[in-house]
Amino acid sequence: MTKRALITGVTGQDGAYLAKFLLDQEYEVFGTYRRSSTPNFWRLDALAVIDKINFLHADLNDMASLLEAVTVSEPDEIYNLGAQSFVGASFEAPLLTGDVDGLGAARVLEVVRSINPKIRIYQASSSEIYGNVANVERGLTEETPMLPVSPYAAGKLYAYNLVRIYREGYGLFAANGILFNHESPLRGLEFVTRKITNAAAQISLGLRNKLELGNLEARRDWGFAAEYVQAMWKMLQLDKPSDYVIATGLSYSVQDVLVTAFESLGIDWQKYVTVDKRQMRPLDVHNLVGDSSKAKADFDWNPATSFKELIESMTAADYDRWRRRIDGEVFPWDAPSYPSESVFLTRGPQK
Ligand code: NDP
Ligand code: GDR
Repeated sequence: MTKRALITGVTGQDGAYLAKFLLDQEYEVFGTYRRSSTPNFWRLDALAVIDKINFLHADLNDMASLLEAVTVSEPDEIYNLGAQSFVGASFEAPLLTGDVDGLGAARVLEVVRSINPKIRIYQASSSEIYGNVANVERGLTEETPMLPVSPYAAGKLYAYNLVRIYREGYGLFAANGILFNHESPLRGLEFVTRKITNAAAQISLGLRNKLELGNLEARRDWGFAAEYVQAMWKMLQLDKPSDYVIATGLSYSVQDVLVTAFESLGIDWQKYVTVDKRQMRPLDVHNLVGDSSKAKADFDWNPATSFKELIESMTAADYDRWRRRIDGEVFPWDAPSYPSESVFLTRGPQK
């Protein structure tokens, strides 16, 4: 029988890759979207899945909308990817971030517990929950203590704990994927990798001449998003739910991203980059490296794309976009597209 999956945050980077992956596995895919003044379906358009998803309006702040989305879609699996996902912005909007990222997960768990406790739940947890751990080079595991240093990470840690509590207390099949940073050409422009690859492309084409960044010494364990969404699915196919670290096991600095992106286009980053204090956070995580041995052992997950391949492919994609835009081509992200009306599910008139 065809399986049904509901993805919150389907319009985001991971939501788009996961929707494509699940459609390739012949799932019926339902995705939640937020009403906004400007359509935000460009990633789904870019992956050519925009008209294959059943869209449901829902907001993680709004319990009634989640209840409706789960009732209408009757999913076998829920992937809770929706979040205010930008760590920097969580310092400006701590209450909203806690509501969406923390209480939002609580709402999803409560809806499942009350409607159908057999639904399997994937929770998008994050390496940010560790904060600044000593001896990080050994690789952080599922057993490493967590001490968040941002409102984002505090909200995600609340959600992480709630998943464990609902799993142990109510027997739900709920799993936390503790994913380390993962990037792609579909990454939001506010995140540092894409900010750099996009600027490098523009600079090389003469479209801009400076790039302002914050902490260049911060180090992260960066992988390729399309590979990470497969781990999400694998976690929900196991006999027993558990929490898993998903990472490459190697960390690189923001400066390494700069060097790799700019060198791939034959330009010297030092001529263009300045450090801007406004891009710094009140607290920042200095270094993160994950150890995915448990995921490798339990469901044979291994990352394949290297850091260099990842950054070079993102830079090449941004260069190509800008080059073609100069030539007058119109892209999904230039001209907001909207799915056909038939894929929107609504409550409709009352009988
Ligand atoms: P994005 O920022 O690209 O996508 C976030 C998604 O959440 C968007 O679809 C957004 O909708 C949606 N969203 C935001 N607020 C709400 C809300 N109130 N109700 C419902 N949906 C909402 O993030 P990613 O795809 O990169 O990440 C997916 C998840 O994984 C997030 O939870 C993130 O915190 C987590 N994560 C990400 C990692 C990464 O490196 N990418 C690493 C570890 C965890 P809209 O399009 O309308 O804004
Ligand atoms: P992160 O990603 O905070 O790790 O969260 P981000 O790319 O925003 O920052 C990574 C590091 O780079 C430093 N930095 C800058 N960051 C941004 N955005 N802009 C800059 O100009 C800049 N200069 C330096 C940051 O200080 C930081 O140290 C991402 C998100 O996807 C989360 O949702 C997810 O949970 C974690 O990854 C794992």
